[in-house]
This record gives sequence, C-alpha cells and structure tokens, in this order.
Amino acid sequence: MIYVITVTMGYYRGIIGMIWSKEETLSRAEMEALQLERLQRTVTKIYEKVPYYRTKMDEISINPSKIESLEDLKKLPFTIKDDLRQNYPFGLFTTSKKELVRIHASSGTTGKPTVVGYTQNDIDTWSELIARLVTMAGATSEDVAQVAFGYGLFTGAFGLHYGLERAGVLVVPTSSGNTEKQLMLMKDFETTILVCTPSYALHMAETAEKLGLDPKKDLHIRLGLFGGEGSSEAMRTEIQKVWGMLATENYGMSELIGPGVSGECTYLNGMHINEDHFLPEIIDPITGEVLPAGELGELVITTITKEALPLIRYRTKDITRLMYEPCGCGRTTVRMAKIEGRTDDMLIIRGVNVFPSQIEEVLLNCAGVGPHYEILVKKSGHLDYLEIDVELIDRSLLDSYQKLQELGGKIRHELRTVLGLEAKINLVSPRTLKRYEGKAKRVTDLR
Ligand code: DLL
Repeated sequence: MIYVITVTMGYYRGIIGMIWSKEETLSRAEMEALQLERLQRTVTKIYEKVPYYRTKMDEISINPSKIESLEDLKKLPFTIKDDLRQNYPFGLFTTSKKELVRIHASSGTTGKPTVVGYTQNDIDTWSELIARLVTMAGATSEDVAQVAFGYGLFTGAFGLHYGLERAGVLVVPTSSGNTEKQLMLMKDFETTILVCTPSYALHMAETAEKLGLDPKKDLHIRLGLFGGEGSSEAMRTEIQKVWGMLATENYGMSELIGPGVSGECTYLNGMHINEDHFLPEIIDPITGEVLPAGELGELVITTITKEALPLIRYRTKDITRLMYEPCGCGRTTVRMAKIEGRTDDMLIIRGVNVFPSQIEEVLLNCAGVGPHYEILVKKSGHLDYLEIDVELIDRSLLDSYQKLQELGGKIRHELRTVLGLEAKINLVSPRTLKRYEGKAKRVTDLR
C-alpha cells in the first residue's frame, strides 16, 4: 500500500519517493509499544525453543518475565557470529527444518559458512521490507531492475529480487559477472535500476566505456540500489557522475535477514532502519556498554519478527551511529549513518587506528586517480607501514615524471593530514588493478 508522495528530484530523471507501509511513519510511542510487544514475544520464543539461549540466559539469571520495557534489552546477552558457528548448521533455529522454505549462507574466514534459514512468513516479511527500501529510493512499477548480485547462497540477489517484484518492478535476474552481456541486456531492455555492489557498478561503467558506450547517454539507468559493502560519499559522487543516476545505499547482513535492515530515501541522509523488525543499539565495542543516542560505535541488532532464526543483540561489528532527527521524507524511523568500518577491519598501524574507508575518501578526493586501489599493510623490521597501489585515470600522466611526483606527493600529504601516517604510494596505469563482480577486497595485511 502506498501512502504519500513526498518528493521529486528533477535532477535525477524524475525520481519520486513514496512510503510503502504505515509502520514507517509511526510516532515514537507507537513504535516503542510495537517493539516491546515483539521483543517480549521473541525472547519468550528463544528461551523456550533454543537450549543454547536458555542456558546463556539462565547463567545470568534472566528470563522472559524480566523484559518489562525496552530498557531491559540491555540485560540480555549478546549473540556473536561464533555462537552461530558453534551451533552449525541449525542449532539456533526456533523452527523445525520442515517449516523452512529457504536456506542462505555467508562464507566466513574460517571453514564452515554461517547458515541462515527462512519460513514462508520470513520470506514474506523480507519481501515487504525490501519493497519498502526500494520504494523509498524511488523505484516504481514503471521501472526495470537488473539484479547483478550473485544468485546463490548469498542473500543479496534473492532478497532484492523478491522485494522488487513485490513493489511491482520488472526484474531482470542477470546475476553478477558476464559484464558485457549484462550491458547488452541493459541497453536492449532499457533497464532503469541497477542493483549490485558499488564497486561492481564502477566496473560495469568502465566496461561500457570500453565497448564504446557512454553509460549516461546510451543506457537508461536512473537509480542505483547499492549495498553489501562499504562505500564513501566520494565513491557515490563518482558513480553518480559516470552513470548519471541517483546512487542509493542499503544495508543488511545474512544473519539478520540479508539486505532489508535499512536503506536510504531520496534525501540521502542516512539509512532508515526497519525498526519495527530490527531493534538497533550502539555499543562501545570494547566495553559492550550501550552508548547514548547519536554516538559512534558498534551496531547491535535484535530481530523482533523473524520466525526461523531470531537473534538477540547480534553484534554486527559494523561501526555507525544512529540519527533520530526527523527526515524530510516524512518517515519517522531512526536512521543509521554510512558504515565507517568494521571493528575487525580497523587496521592498527604504529598505534594509529586506520579504517580503509578513510583512505578511500582521501583517494577519491584527489583529482587524477580513480576509485580503484589496493591497500597493503607491510612490515619493515619492527615497523608497520602502509603501501597503497592507486590507479591513475589518465594514462598520459605516466609520461610526465614531474606530474606523477606531484600527484604522489599530494596523496601522501592528504593521508598524513587525515590519518597522521606516512604511506608509500604506487601510482599504477589505468585498468591494471583487479576488478570485482561482488564485494571488493581492498586490504591485504601482510604483517
Ligand atoms: O551483504 C547483505 C546485503 C546484500 C546487504 C546486498 C545489502 C545489499 P553479508 O554477506 O552477510 O550480507 O555481509 C554483511 O556486509 O556486516 C557489512 O559489513 C557489509 N555491508 C552490507 N551492506 C553494507 C553497506 C550482505 N551498505 C556485511 N555499507 C555487513 C557498508 C555493508 N557495509
């Protein structure tokens, strides 16, 4: 059901943002009442059905009757990825396998994947949540969306696919890879929405140019629904420039549902969290203490409507802050800022905390270099140092030693200002660094 037409952004080929469901506009008191009721139901269910959770709660003398207000959420234990691993594959599920209709999984760094499951109701909820997100970004039934996430165990493609269909959008499930064919179909079908990782969107634009196509003129993409990996504002600007589209972002994680936790409206001022399904907290990643509203820290999410795999206080390791100020779009849901990094991808170099996103921001603000880079962390004797391969945009720069020196010096200077660290910069020829069709891997730690 579509409620209000709120905004038109003429600049981006006429995008209209609409509100998909009334839960997006509840007053704070209404939202909190709904959240509490759903939280209590979820806690009761996991206590009764998941021995692992019951033991954990008994150990700290907590049971469902002690959850009387949303404030009591912090009495509950955290859940971490390792809890899922220890209960591999289905140990934390609250439903029998017979009630499941879908499995997805995300690959971990160690051996077994993290397995997540869905009942039919979960799939329906998921589709609704994605329909909200794509609608708030401006998708309508006039659109044709190309889903260029990999179809398979990864949640990205199927999640977006079903939600776009629910919103009435025509879906082209190309999956990732085979970029030249994707571009041909994109042109022939007059695709208007591109769904993939931001890094793949850039790679696609580059491939289009190689084929003699100008993405802005020869293709019809007006909206990007990007997620699955971090990207800086500078990266957004770059994507918008080469594609002539509005690039929006959405966030999610397999354990929580997949994509569908939060997404940007056309105001692009943070991702609206589907708060009636995901209860957010921000904690200090070291002490585990809940931080006051607006502070930067680790995002913790409690799922309050999932049937098959509800998770209590799941530590995402993603760093962000929550924004409660009203948004011009009319939605009242709390928003989360762009992910600044992950607690586990923070690099500590000579005692300085460095997030790859900070490096990306610096690089993309330096004219002459493109959005493709690789960060290497190395050791010389006992000292750690950063070495960054950065791709040039313009090959002709390679002919001028002086210009290369100047550009390298500028990047080093900017990095020193932002990070307080020296870095070795290798400027490399255009189109020489690896491209990614899914999530990009930008950092290699060789220490
Ligand atoms: O990446 C789910 C997803 C797919 C979200 C497609 C959006 C679009 P996982 O593979 O489990 O799930 O990876 C989850 O990816 O903890 C973040 O670190 C990162 N991530 C996802 N979206 C964003 C985003 C999917 N918009 C992990 N910005 C998360 C930054 C993101 N990081």
